[in-house]
Amino acid sequence: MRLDGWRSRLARVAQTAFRTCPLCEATCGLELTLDEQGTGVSRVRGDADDVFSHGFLCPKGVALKELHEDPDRLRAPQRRLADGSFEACSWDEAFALVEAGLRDVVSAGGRNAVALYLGNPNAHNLSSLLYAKPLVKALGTRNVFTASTVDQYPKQLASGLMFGTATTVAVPDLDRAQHVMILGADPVSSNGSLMTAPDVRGRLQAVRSRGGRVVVVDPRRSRTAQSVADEHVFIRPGTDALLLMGMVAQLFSEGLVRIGRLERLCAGVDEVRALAAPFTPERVARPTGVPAEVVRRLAHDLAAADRGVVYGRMGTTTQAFGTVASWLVDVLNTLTGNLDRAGGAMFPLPATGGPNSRGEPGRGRGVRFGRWTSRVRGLPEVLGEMPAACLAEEIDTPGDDQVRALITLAGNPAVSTPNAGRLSRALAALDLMVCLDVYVTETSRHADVILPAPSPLERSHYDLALYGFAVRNVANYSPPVLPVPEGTQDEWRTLLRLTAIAAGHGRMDVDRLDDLFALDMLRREAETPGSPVSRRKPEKLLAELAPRRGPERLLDVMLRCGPYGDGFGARPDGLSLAVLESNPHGVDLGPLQPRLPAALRTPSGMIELAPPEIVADVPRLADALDAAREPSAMLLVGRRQLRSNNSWMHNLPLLVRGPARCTMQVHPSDAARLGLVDGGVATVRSRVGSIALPVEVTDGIMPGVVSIPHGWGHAVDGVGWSVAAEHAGANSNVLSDELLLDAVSGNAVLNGIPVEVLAAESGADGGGASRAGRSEGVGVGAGVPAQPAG
Ligand SMILES: Nc1nc2c(c(=O)[nH]1)N[C@H]1C(S)=C(S)[C@@H](COP(=O)(O)OP(=O)(O)OC[C@H]3O[C@@H](n4cnc5c(=O)[nH]c(N)nc54)[C@H](O)[C@@H]3O)O[C@H]1N2
Ligand SMILES: Nc1nc2c(c(=O)[nH]1)N[C@H]1C(S)=C(S)[C@@H](COP(=O)(O)OP(=O)(O)OC[C@H]3O[C@@H](n4cnc5c(=O)[nH]c(N)nc54)[C@H](O)[C@@H]3O)O[C@H]1N2
Ligand code: SF4
Ligand SMILES: [Mo]
Repeated sequence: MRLDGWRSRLARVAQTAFRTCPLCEATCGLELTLDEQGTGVSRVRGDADDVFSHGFLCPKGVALKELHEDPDRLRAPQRRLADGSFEACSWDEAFALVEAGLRDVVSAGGRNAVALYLGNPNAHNLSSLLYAKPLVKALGTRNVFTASTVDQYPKQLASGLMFGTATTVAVPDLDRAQHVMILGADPVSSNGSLMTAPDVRGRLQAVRSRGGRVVVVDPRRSRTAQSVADEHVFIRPGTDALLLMGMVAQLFSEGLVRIGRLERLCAGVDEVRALAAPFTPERVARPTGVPAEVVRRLAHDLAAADRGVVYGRMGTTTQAFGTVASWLVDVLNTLTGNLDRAGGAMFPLPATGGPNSRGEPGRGRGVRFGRWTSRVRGLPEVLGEMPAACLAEEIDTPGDDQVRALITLAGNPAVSTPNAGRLSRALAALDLMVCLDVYVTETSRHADVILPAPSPLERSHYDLALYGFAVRNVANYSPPVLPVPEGTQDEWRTLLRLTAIAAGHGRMDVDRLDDLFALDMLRREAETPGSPVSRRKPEKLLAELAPRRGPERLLDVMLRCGPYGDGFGARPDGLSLAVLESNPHGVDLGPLQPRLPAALRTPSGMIELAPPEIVADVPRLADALDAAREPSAMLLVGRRQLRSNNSWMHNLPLLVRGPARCTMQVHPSDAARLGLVDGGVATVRSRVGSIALPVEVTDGIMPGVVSIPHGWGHAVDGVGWSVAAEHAGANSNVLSDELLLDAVSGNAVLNGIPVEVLAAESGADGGGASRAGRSEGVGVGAGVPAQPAG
């Protein structure tokens, strides 16, 4: 009897696997039920015992099963044939093509002729988090592009200038805050960003149940505004920096500034006071659309709150004043005494440590940028990269150092970056294109070679990047649930092979290269002052790590040398990968703790409240106070949708069923003025392109603003997405203008783009959702010149 019970329990345990969802920043724990053969997954649920997510999951987590099973997902390398179609080939053949192609491009045009683009999924992929860097180094090109410059770099740059490293980003201490002011983020749809917090909605509801307050500032009544906010304030796109300056000015003029514990650590308080003075609530009211009394009250409420926090995301970063707005968010947190205190804006301390926990505490080199400039437009380098908004011109403008080859790692820039029409045409004209991707996408359809990766269930996972932004310190490692199938290989092996090729050692054994790489990491660790292994021999440490290799070995080094680590024996109770392996629901390391001044890495050892690079952009902000607005121009903003993940999960039936979601939202007053009807079709034009898509009339958006989600526009020749092609939608980045940038960071402006909106003639008969999406969006995406806006 007892034995039988034990047996069936064992069988049950053997059929259940726990793993962290790798699809967004929330890091939810999943419970996966394996099918009877153990070759697939029969059910996905939230892991009720997960130390961080406690059973929460969203529809995308459930869709991991469909992603794993998707027949369109690539399972073998592909080479492109002369007629443009793809044919499966062997890995050796694929690498030989890459090697020959790179050799030709580099010998003709030099190292900068090869560009690299890294997309969003790299931030959720242990292989690339650890092995993309050596590839970038080996390529030795300045033309490194990532999705970060269509996303969060303004925040990281502002944080770097204020606190000393680009990953020293203050996150809302959601679970203890009593007042949360959210600008330009919709965490109930996005599940949070630069704020790793599974079940944001639940956590925000908890703020209110304990008597706190949630305020959302957004040109759209977002799901967050609708479902968990006490107050929603409409704001004209691109003007958050003005609103925030108005609040700063109000705090000073009413004597509400209370920095508290960090007062003596702050440089530049008087300068901030002087900078903000002209931006009175009365003056910012007109351009922002936020009445002066509301600006004043928002400042009062924040100052009066016992434990309050201001948080800004996409709507504040991907706009014309991205860096200034991101800076002001933390200026407000600091001036109200909420920086680095419980319930305010705090700095996580992840288990693997990071640049603000290593080395000498309290002081450092600071961040560097602008060390070189882009060839065509002269845009400054930012945190080692070129702005994604200049990728197309680097390819299509002839001259020395012209980009002739592109390697993409988990990115779909043809959909995700500005002036997608121009970029698509540029991609088609490259001499060599190599894509590491799991689908034939709008981007990888141009590739000469596509190198696939295992499905998320076939690889291990640890959120090396995102735990650095988590609202609680946690650590959770997931081993692969299923083996890597025949014909596929681990992505770290692919990255190391490419590294070897780029370094001119194409035949080198990948395992040997991996050993050298691990040894190098140990050597650097042993040389770091204060490291628990500072006097240990790297070769001996390497031997201790056997038989681990690949990402697991490197992760073990980071965990063991990290702030909670076992120090390779120095602190026997500490963390190691083995400890995480025996805790499948994760290890909770507790709530966030104050970390200043130790976490600072500014050269001065101070919190730089008025960094000169940002202050230099304030005159431009002052100009915006009086800027005349073109009355006829509508401003385009984006939006995220729960059952979507940027551009690449529209091929999963579970996520695309129901009415078409790629719609243009418009206010009834604008709809009436422009002759648009709900369900009809609109043509939207910008300086660079034009798309047509279904109209959704709603009073949930400000007059003068239209909203279109990004990541759509899949009805393009040659994509390998059969389901997505049926739910194509239109590509909003055909409209975003590569010349509109945040001046300080070079980040693309994706919110607040001037557009012209017309009722499409064909729309009168209600052309249908996906058809409307196709009509013009396809033409542009497929390489037909974009229509210049009128
Ligand atoms: N207009 C507008 N544009 C935007 C945004 C917006 O709000 N508005 N948001 C921006 C933001 S925040 C971001 S992050 C970017 C995203 O921009 P990108 O990262 O360029 O685009 P994704 O859609 O995330 O594409 C990811 C690609 O990786 C592939 N992939 C998925 N998993 C794996 C894997 O495990 N291995 C490999 N090798 N490939 C994989 C997918 O098939 C897909 O082709 O888009 C930006 N673009
Ligand atoms: N379901 C889902 N989740 C995702 C993703 C996804 O595609 N789908 N993508 C992931 C990625 S890569 C990221 S970066 C995060 C992003 O996460 P969030 O930033 O939370 O997501 P968005 O929905 O883009 O939120 C931007 C909000 O800013 C508003 N907005 C636009 N312009 C302005 C402005 O000028 N001022 C203000 N105050 N608001 C403005 C928009 O209306 C929108 O509500 O989400 C991640 N999570
Ligand atoms: S919220 Fe994010 S991490 Fe959680 S299940 Fe959904 S996609 Fe996965
Ligand atoms: Mo993003």
